[in-house]
Amino acid sequence: MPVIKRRGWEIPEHQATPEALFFDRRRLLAGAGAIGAAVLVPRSADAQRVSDLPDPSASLYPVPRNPKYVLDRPITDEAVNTTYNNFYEFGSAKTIARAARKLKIRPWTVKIDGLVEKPIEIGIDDLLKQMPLEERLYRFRCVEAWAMAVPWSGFPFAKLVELAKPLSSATYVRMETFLDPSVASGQRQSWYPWPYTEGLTLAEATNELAFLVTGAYGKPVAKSMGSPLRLAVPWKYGFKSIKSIVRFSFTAERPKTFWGSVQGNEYGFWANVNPAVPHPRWSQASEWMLGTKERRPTQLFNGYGEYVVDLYKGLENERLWA
Ligand SMILES: Nc1nc2c(c(=O)[nH]1)N[C@H]1C(S)=C(S)[C@@H](COP(=O)(O)O)O[C@H]1N2
Ligand SMILES: [Mo]
Repeated sequence: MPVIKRRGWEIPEHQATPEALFFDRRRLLAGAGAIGAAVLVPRSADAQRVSDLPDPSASLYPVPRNPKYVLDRPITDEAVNTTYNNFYEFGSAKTIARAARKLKIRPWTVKIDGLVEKPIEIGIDDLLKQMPLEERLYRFRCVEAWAMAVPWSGFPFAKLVELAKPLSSATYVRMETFLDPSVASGQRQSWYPWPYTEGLTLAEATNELAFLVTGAYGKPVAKSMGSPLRLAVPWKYGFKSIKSIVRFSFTAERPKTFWGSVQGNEYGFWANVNPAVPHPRWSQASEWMLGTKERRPTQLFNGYGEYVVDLYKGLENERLWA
Protein backbone atom coordinates (compact mmCIF):
# COMPACT_ATOMS: atom_id res chain seq x y z
CA MET A 1 0.00 0.00 0.00
CA PRO A 2 1.48 3.34 -0.95
CA VAL A 3 1.98 5.78 1.88
CA ILE A 4 0.25 8.98 0.93
CA LYS A 5 0.34 12.31 2.58
CA ARG A 6 -3.14 13.77 2.63
CA ARG A 7 -4.37 17.24 3.25
CA GLY A 8 -7.92 17.36 4.55
CA TRP A 9 -10.27 17.65 1.61
CA GLU A 10 -8.12 15.63 -0.76
CA ILE A 11 -9.74 12.37 0.23
CA PRO A 12 -9.64 9.45 -2.15
CA GLU A 13 -12.75 8.67 -4.11
CA HIS A 14 -13.64 5.53 -2.17
CA GLN A 15 -13.94 7.57 1.01
CA ALA A 16 -16.44 9.95 -0.54
CA THR A 17 -19.28 7.52 0.17
CA PRO A 18 -22.84 7.98 1.38
CA GLU A 19 -21.71 6.53 4.70
CA ALA A 20 -19.52 9.57 5.26
CA LEU A 21 -22.55 11.77 4.66
CA PHE A 22 -24.76 9.82 7.05
CA PHE A 23 -22.09 10.24 9.67
CA ASP A 24 -22.09 14.00 9.05
CA ARG A 25 -25.87 14.18 9.17
CA ARG A 26 -25.95 12.51 12.55
CA ARG A 27 -23.42 15.03 13.78
CA LEU A 28 -25.54 17.77 12.25
CA LEU A 29 -28.67 16.61 14.04
CA ALA A 30 -26.80 16.57 17.34
CA GLY A 31 -25.52 20.08 16.56
CA ALA A 32 -28.99 21.34 15.65
CA GLY A 33 -30.27 20.24 19.06
CA ALA A 34 -27.55 22.25 20.74
CA ILE A 35 -28.38 25.32 18.64
CA GLY A 36 -32.05 25.02 19.58
CA ALA A 37 -31.17 24.98 23.27
CA ALA A 38 -28.99 28.06 22.87
CA VAL A 39 -31.90 29.93 21.31
CA LEU A 40 -34.15 29.10 24.25
CA VAL A 41 -31.65 30.41 26.80
CA PRO A 42 -29.75 33.18 25.03
CA ARG A 43 -26.71 34.69 26.65
CA SER A 44 -27.03 38.44 26.23
CA ALA A 45 -23.64 38.74 24.53
CA ASP A 46 -24.65 36.09 21.98
CA ALA A 47 -28.02 37.73 21.36
CA GLN A 48 -26.32 40.94 20.24
CA ARG A 49 -23.78 39.49 17.88
CA VAL A 50 -23.54 41.47 14.62
CA SER A 51 -23.18 38.14 12.86
CA ASP A 52 -26.74 37.20 13.89
CA LEU A 53 -28.44 40.23 12.31
CA PRO A 54 -30.81 39.41 9.44
CA ASP A 55 -29.32 39.65 5.96
CA PRO A 56 -30.39 43.04 4.50
CA SER A 57 -30.54 41.55 1.00
CA ALA A 58 -33.17 38.97 1.97
CA SER A 59 -36.03 40.90 0.33
CA LEU A 60 -34.33 40.65 -3.10
CA TYR A 61 -35.04 36.91 -3.31
CA PRO A 62 -36.32 34.82 -4.92
CA VAL A 63 -35.15 36.13 -8.30
CA PRO A 64 -36.41 34.98 -11.73
CA ARG A 65 -34.96 31.72 -13.00
CA ASN A 66 -33.05 31.79 -16.27
CA PRO A 67 -34.57 28.78 -18.06
CA LYS A 68 -31.56 28.29 -20.33
CA TYR A 69 -29.54 26.25 -17.83
CA VAL A 70 -31.21 22.91 -17.26
CA LEU A 71 -30.16 20.00 -15.08
CA ASP A 72 -29.97 16.28 -15.77
CA ARG A 73 -30.40 15.44 -12.08
CA PRO A 74 -32.39 16.57 -9.05
CA ILE A 75 -31.37 19.63 -7.06
CA THR A 76 -29.30 18.71 -4.01
CA ASP A 77 -31.18 18.97 -0.76
CA GLU A 78 -30.61 22.39 0.79
CA ALA A 79 -29.97 21.06 4.28
CA VAL A 80 -27.30 18.74 2.90
CA ASN A 81 -25.72 21.43 0.76
CA THR A 82 -25.43 24.00 3.52
CA THR A 83 -23.88 21.56 5.99
CA TYR A 84 -21.40 19.62 3.83
CA ASN A 85 -18.84 22.18 2.76
CA ASN A 86 -15.26 22.92 1.95
CA PHE A 87 -14.43 26.26 3.56
CA TYR A 88 -10.94 25.94 5.00
CA GLU A 89 -11.15 29.34 6.66
CA PHE A 90 -13.43 27.64 9.19
CA GLY A 91 -11.70 24.27 9.38
CA SER A 92 -10.73 21.34 7.22
CA ALA A 93 -13.73 19.10 8.03
CA LYS A 94 -16.92 19.22 5.96
CA THR A 95 -18.88 20.26 9.06
CA ILE A 96 -17.94 23.96 9.24
CA ALA A 97 -21.48 25.37 8.97
CA ARG A 98 -21.72 26.21 12.65
CA ALA A 99 -18.27 27.86 12.79
CA ALA A 100 -19.10 29.86 9.64
CA ARG A 101 -22.00 31.54 11.43
CA LYS A 102 -19.35 33.82 12.96
CA LEU A 103 -18.66 35.36 9.58
CA LYS A 104 -19.72 39.04 9.55
CA ILE A 105 -21.30 39.71 6.18
CA ARG A 106 -22.10 43.42 6.71
CA PRO A 107 -20.48 45.80 6.15
CA TRP A 108 -18.91 43.98 3.20
CA THR A 109 -16.78 45.98 0.81
CA VAL A 110 -15.69 44.66 -2.56
CA LYS A 111 -12.53 46.14 -4.07
CA ILE A 112 -11.89 46.17 -7.79
CA ASP A 113 -8.34 47.15 -8.71
CA GLY A 114 -5.25 46.40 -10.77
CA LEU A 115 -5.34 47.02 -14.53
CA VAL A 116 -8.63 48.94 -14.58
CA GLU A 117 -9.57 52.46 -15.66
CA LYS A 118 -10.23 53.48 -12.07
CA PRO A 119 -10.12 51.32 -8.90
CA ILE A 120 -13.51 50.90 -7.24
CA GLU A 121 -14.62 50.09 -3.70
CA ILE A 122 -18.27 49.21 -3.44
CA GLY A 123 -20.48 47.91 -0.63
CA ILE A 124 -22.17 44.60 -1.37
CA ASP A 125 -25.69 46.08 -1.16
CA ASP A 126 -24.80 48.83 -3.66
CA LEU A 127 -23.31 46.21 -5.94
CA LEU A 128 -26.46 44.09 -5.65
CA LYS A 129 -28.58 47.09 -6.68
CA GLN A 130 -26.56 47.53 -9.87
CA MET A 131 -26.48 43.91 -10.95
CA PRO A 132 -29.21 41.97 -12.79
CA LEU A 133 -30.01 39.09 -10.44
CA GLU A 134 -31.21 35.79 -11.85
CA GLU A 135 -31.41 32.17 -10.75
CA ARG A 136 -29.45 29.43 -12.53
CA LEU A 137 -29.47 25.70 -11.96
CA TYR A 138 -25.90 24.43 -12.25
CA ARG A 139 -24.08 21.18 -11.69
CA PHE A 140 -21.09 21.39 -9.36
CA ARG A 141 -18.19 18.92 -9.21
CA CYS A 142 -15.62 18.89 -6.40
CA VAL A 143 -12.21 17.46 -7.26
CA GLU A 144 -12.80 14.98 -4.41
CA ALA A 145 -15.46 13.30 -6.61
CA TRP A 146 -18.60 14.46 -4.84
CA ALA A 147 -21.08 16.42 -6.89
CA MET A 148 -24.26 18.41 -6.43
CA ALA A 149 -26.83 20.46 -8.29
CA VAL A 150 -27.52 23.95 -6.99
CA PRO A 151 -30.11 26.66 -7.64
CA TRP A 152 -27.73 29.64 -7.42
CA SER A 153 -28.84 33.26 -7.56
CA GLY A 154 -26.48 35.96 -8.70
CA PHE A 155 -25.27 37.79 -11.79
CA PRO A 156 -22.97 37.08 -14.72
CA PHE A 157 -19.29 37.72 -13.99
CA ALA A 158 -19.26 39.62 -17.31
CA LYS A 159 -21.43 42.30 -15.65
CA LEU A 160 -18.80 42.87 -12.96
CA VAL A 161 -16.13 43.08 -15.66
CA GLU A 162 -18.24 45.75 -17.40
CA LEU A 163 -18.37 47.71 -14.16
CA ALA A 164 -14.61 47.27 -13.61
CA LYS A 165 -13.58 48.53 -17.09
CA PRO A 166 -10.31 46.58 -17.35
CA LEU A 167 -7.50 47.97 -19.52
CA SER A 168 -6.66 46.11 -22.72
CA SER A 169 -3.47 44.84 -21.02
CA ALA A 170 -5.51 42.84 -18.47
CA THR A 171 -5.68 39.12 -19.27
CA TYR A 172 -6.48 37.59 -15.89
CA VAL A 173 -8.68 38.33 -12.92
CA ARG A 174 -7.45 37.40 -9.47
CA MET A 175 -9.99 36.95 -6.67
CA GLU A 176 -9.37 37.06 -2.95
CA THR A 177 -11.36 35.91 0.10
CA PHE A 178 -11.67 37.95 3.34
CA LEU A 179 -8.86 37.70 5.89
CA ASP A 180 -9.87 37.75 9.55
CA PRO A 181 -8.32 35.09 11.77
CA SER A 182 -10.38 36.43 14.70
CA VAL A 183 -13.55 34.97 13.13
CA ALA A 184 -12.05 32.30 10.87
CA SER A 185 -9.98 30.01 13.04
CA GLY A 186 -8.62 28.14 10.01
CA GLN A 187 -6.76 31.32 9.09
CA ARG A 188 -4.67 30.89 12.25
CA GLN A 189 -3.13 27.84 10.57
CA SER A 190 -0.09 29.64 9.29
CA TRP A 191 1.04 26.86 6.94
CA TYR A 192 -1.73 27.83 4.53
CA PRO A 193 -1.16 30.82 2.21
CA TRP A 194 -4.08 32.98 3.42
CA PRO A 195 -6.08 34.68 2.16
CA TYR A 196 -7.61 32.14 -0.26
CA THR A 197 -7.06 33.29 -3.82
CA GLU A 198 -8.17 32.05 -7.21
CA GLY A 199 -7.93 33.24 -10.77
CA LEU A 200 -9.52 33.04 -14.19
CA THR A 201 -8.49 34.34 -17.55
CA LEU A 202 -10.55 37.32 -18.59
CA ALA A 203 -11.97 35.16 -21.40
CA GLU A 204 -13.15 32.62 -18.80
CA ALA A 205 -14.56 35.31 -16.52
CA THR A 206 -16.58 36.79 -19.38
CA ASN A 207 -17.83 33.41 -20.60
CA GLU A 208 -21.59 33.35 -20.16
CA LEU A 209 -21.42 30.52 -17.62
CA ALA A 210 -19.13 32.32 -15.14
CA PHE A 211 -21.54 33.41 -12.43
CA LEU A 212 -21.07 35.48 -9.27
CA VAL A 213 -23.31 34.01 -6.63
CA THR A 214 -25.13 36.06 -4.01
CA GLY A 215 -27.96 33.67 -3.24
CA ALA A 216 -29.00 30.02 -3.32
CA TYR A 217 -32.27 28.18 -2.76
CA GLY A 218 -34.20 31.41 -3.25
CA LYS A 219 -32.52 33.41 -0.48
CA PRO A 220 -29.17 35.00 0.34
CA VAL A 221 -26.43 32.39 0.02
CA ALA A 222 -25.63 30.64 3.30
CA LYS A 223 -22.46 31.62 5.13
CA SER A 224 -21.18 28.05 4.88
CA MET A 225 -21.49 28.33 1.08
CA GLY A 226 -19.53 31.57 0.82
CA SER A 227 -21.81 34.47 1.66
CA PRO A 228 -22.17 37.24 0.58
CA LEU A 229 -20.39 36.79 -2.78
CA ARG A 230 -18.85 33.66 -4.30
CA LEU A 231 -17.98 32.32 -7.70
CA ALA A 232 -19.61 29.47 -9.64
CA VAL A 233 -17.63 28.17 -12.63
CA PRO A 234 -19.48 24.91 -13.24
CA TRP A 235 -17.14 23.42 -15.86
CA LYS A 236 -14.22 23.41 -13.40
CA TYR A 237 -13.48 21.53 -10.21
CA GLY A 238 -15.00 23.09 -7.10
CA PHE A 239 -11.85 24.63 -5.65
CA LYS A 240 -11.92 27.27 -8.42
CA SER A 241 -15.27 28.53 -7.05
CA ILE A 242 -13.85 30.88 -4.42
CA LYS A 243 -16.08 31.94 -1.53
CA SER A 244 -16.69 35.17 0.38
CA ILE A 245 -14.84 37.36 -2.14
CA VAL A 246 -13.59 40.83 -1.12
CA ARG A 247 -11.37 41.70 -4.03
CA PHE A 248 -11.08 41.38 -7.81
CA SER A 249 -7.73 42.42 -9.31
CA PHE A 250 -7.17 42.58 -13.05
CA THR A 251 -3.64 41.51 -13.97
CA ALA A 252 -1.37 40.68 -16.89
CA GLU A 253 0.27 37.75 -15.09
CA ARG A 254 -1.38 34.49 -14.14
CA PRO A 255 -2.40 34.84 -10.47
CA LYS A 256 -1.12 32.54 -7.78
CA THR A 257 -3.89 30.40 -6.34
CA PHE A 258 -4.37 29.04 -2.83
CA TRP A 259 -4.39 25.33 -3.73
CA GLY A 260 -1.84 25.87 -6.48
CA SER A 261 0.56 27.17 -3.81
CA VAL A 262 -0.23 24.36 -1.37
CA GLN A 263 0.04 21.50 -3.89
CA GLY A 264 0.68 22.81 -7.39
CA ASN A 265 1.29 19.42 -8.96
CA GLU A 266 -2.26 18.33 -8.07
CA TYR A 267 -4.30 21.52 -8.30
CA GLY A 268 -3.44 23.29 -11.50
CA PHE A 269 -4.60 26.67 -12.74
CA TRP A 270 -7.14 25.42 -15.27
CA ALA A 271 -8.84 22.62 -13.30
CA ASN A 272 -11.33 21.73 -16.04
CA VAL A 273 -13.36 18.60 -15.34
CA ASN A 274 -12.32 15.53 -17.36
CA PRO A 275 -13.36 11.98 -16.45
CA ALA A 276 -10.43 10.54 -18.41
CA VAL A 277 -7.70 12.34 -16.48
CA PRO A 278 -7.38 11.01 -12.94
CA HIS A 279 -6.32 13.15 -10.05
CA PRO A 280 -2.79 12.00 -9.14
CA ARG A 281 -4.28 9.99 -6.24
CA TRP A 282 -7.72 8.87 -7.41
CA SER A 283 -9.96 8.33 -10.44
CA GLN A 284 -12.24 11.08 -11.73
CA ALA A 285 -14.33 8.70 -13.84
CA SER A 286 -17.44 8.92 -11.68
CA GLU A 287 -18.96 11.14 -9.03
CA TRP A 288 -21.14 10.73 -5.98
CA MET A 289 -24.27 12.84 -5.75
CA LEU A 290 -24.29 14.49 -2.36
CA GLY A 291 -27.22 13.46 -0.18
CA THR A 292 -27.92 10.29 -2.20
CA LYS A 293 -26.48 6.85 -2.80
CA GLU A 294 -26.14 7.57 -6.48
CA ARG A 295 -22.93 7.50 -8.52
CA ARG A 296 -22.91 9.00 -12.00
CA PRO A 297 -20.30 9.04 -14.73
CA THR A 298 -18.33 12.29 -14.72
CA GLN A 299 -18.84 14.41 -17.85
CA LEU A 300 -16.16 16.24 -19.81
CA PHE A 301 -16.23 19.91 -18.73
CA ASN A 302 -18.88 18.70 -16.27
CA GLY A 303 -21.29 18.65 -19.20
CA TYR A 304 -20.70 22.29 -20.20
CA GLY A 305 -18.37 21.70 -23.17
CA GLU A 306 -20.65 23.45 -25.68
CA TYR A 307 -20.17 26.72 -23.78
CA VAL A 308 -16.46 26.56 -22.98
CA VAL A 309 -14.55 24.34 -25.38
CA ASP A 310 -13.47 27.32 -27.52
CA LEU A 311 -11.72 28.90 -24.50
CA TYR A 312 -9.05 26.20 -24.65
CA LYS A 313 -8.21 26.14 -28.37
CA GLY A 314 -4.47 26.40 -28.91
CA LEU A 315 -3.67 25.50 -25.30
CA GLU A 316 -2.94 21.84 -25.99
CA ASN A 317 0.42 22.09 -24.22
CA GLU A 318 -1.13 23.40 -21.01
CA ARG A 319 -2.19 21.17 -18.15
CA LEU A 320 -5.90 21.79 -18.61
CA TRP A 321 -7.22 18.89 -16.53
CA ALA A 322 -5.66 19.10 -13.08
N1 LIG B 1 -12.48 30.87 0.37
C1 LIG B 1 -12.66 29.56 0.08
N2 LIG B 1 -13.31 29.24 -1.05
C2 LIG B 1 -13.51 27.92 -1.36
C3 LIG B 1 -12.98 26.88 -0.55
C4 LIG B 1 -12.29 27.27 0.64
O1 LIG B 1 -11.81 26.43 1.43
N3 LIG B 1 -12.18 28.62 0.92
N4 LIG B 1 -13.13 25.57 -0.92
C5 LIG B 1 -13.40 25.30 -2.34
C6 LIG B 1 -13.78 23.92 -2.62
S1 LIG B 1 -12.54 22.76 -2.60
C7 LIG B 1 -15.06 23.57 -2.95
S2 LIG B 1 -15.46 21.97 -3.40
C8 LIG B 1 -16.16 24.55 -2.88
C9 LIG B 1 -17.24 24.02 -1.95
O2 LIG B 1 -18.40 24.80 -2.01
P1 LIG B 1 -19.64 24.39 -1.09
O3 LIG B 1 -19.11 24.24 0.29
O4 LIG B 1 -20.62 25.50 -1.22
O5 LIG B 1 -20.15 23.10 -1.61
O6 LIG B 1 -15.73 25.82 -2.41
C10 LIG B 1 -14.46 26.24 -2.90
N5 LIG B 1 -14.20 27.63 -2.50
MO1 LIG C 1 -13.41 20.88 -3.74
